[in-house]
Amino acid sequence: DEVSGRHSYTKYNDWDKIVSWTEKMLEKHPEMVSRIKIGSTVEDNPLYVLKIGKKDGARKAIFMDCGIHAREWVSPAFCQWFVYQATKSYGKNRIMTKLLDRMTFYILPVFNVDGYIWSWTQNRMWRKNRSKNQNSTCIGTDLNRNFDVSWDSSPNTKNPCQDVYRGPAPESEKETKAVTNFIRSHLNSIKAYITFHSYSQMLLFPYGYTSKLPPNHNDLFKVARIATDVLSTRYETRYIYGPIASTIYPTSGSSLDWAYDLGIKHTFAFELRDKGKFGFLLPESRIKPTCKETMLSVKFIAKYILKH
Ligand code: ING
Ligand code: ZN
Repeated sequence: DEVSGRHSYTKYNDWDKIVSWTEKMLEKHPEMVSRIKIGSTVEDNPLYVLKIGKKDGARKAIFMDCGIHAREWVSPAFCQWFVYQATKSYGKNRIMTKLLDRMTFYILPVFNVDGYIWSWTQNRMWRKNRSKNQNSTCIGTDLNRNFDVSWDSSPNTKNPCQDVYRGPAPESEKETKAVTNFIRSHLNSIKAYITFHSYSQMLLFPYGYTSKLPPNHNDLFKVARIATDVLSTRYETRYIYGPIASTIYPTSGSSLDWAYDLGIKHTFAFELRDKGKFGFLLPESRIKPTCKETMLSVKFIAKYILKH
């Protein structure tokens, strides 16, 4: 922790540190962790998914991604925390042991690697990926508007110079394509999809592209209510929850709606701390409490998926 050059769970880690951290996890827990390269980015950085769980038999899986937006640094910090805590508590914590015995977690610690690097080195407030756009000098596509779900329905995502630019076509981006291909090829096992953003302290579920409620709304609503209750037990952090469109704002082309309409019936987006005091610049001192409380919530969702 003290050595400034090293990976730390209570600090923000740059991309190089995260890569060497994935290698460390593989070495430490060869029977429980493997690393899958699902594709690469525009700037040819690898997209790594960590597969966590005891390696035998067919089981239910949960796919989780962090860092789809570059500047939301606490999100990748949570994915790292999750892998660390899960592997460390196997054989010690009863619930985590059961989850890892019976389920697989696919974790993409940084979805938007190029953007994350840009946010570390050039522009802390960068959101999109780093792909070049035709007929514009503006760079980048918002990966969370690039999915093939009601992709062309919002006119406000058409301009390449905007932070919410949807890209030239659905799944036009290599990062999006890598994730959709991976999820499509593991559809029989993936029972839940969870994506981590910051900030706002919300737990969101479908839909964003319509104000209609999905068929299992009551179920999603109940899971979100309990998940946010559980989250608040540790530090009394208040989360609100509900459908994307009515809780935060209407959106098209999001990963969450896409995964839901593909058939994954439990899809959630966390908007982690805070509510705007520090916003994207959440101090490192808040990483640990944010991760601890969020862990409770994610464990609850995983238990629920295992049972149902
Ligand atoms: N918020 C998300 C965004 O992409 C969101 C909100 C989450 C929309 C999940 C749709 C699905 O705008 C941030 N802060 O990025
Ligand atoms: Zn975001």
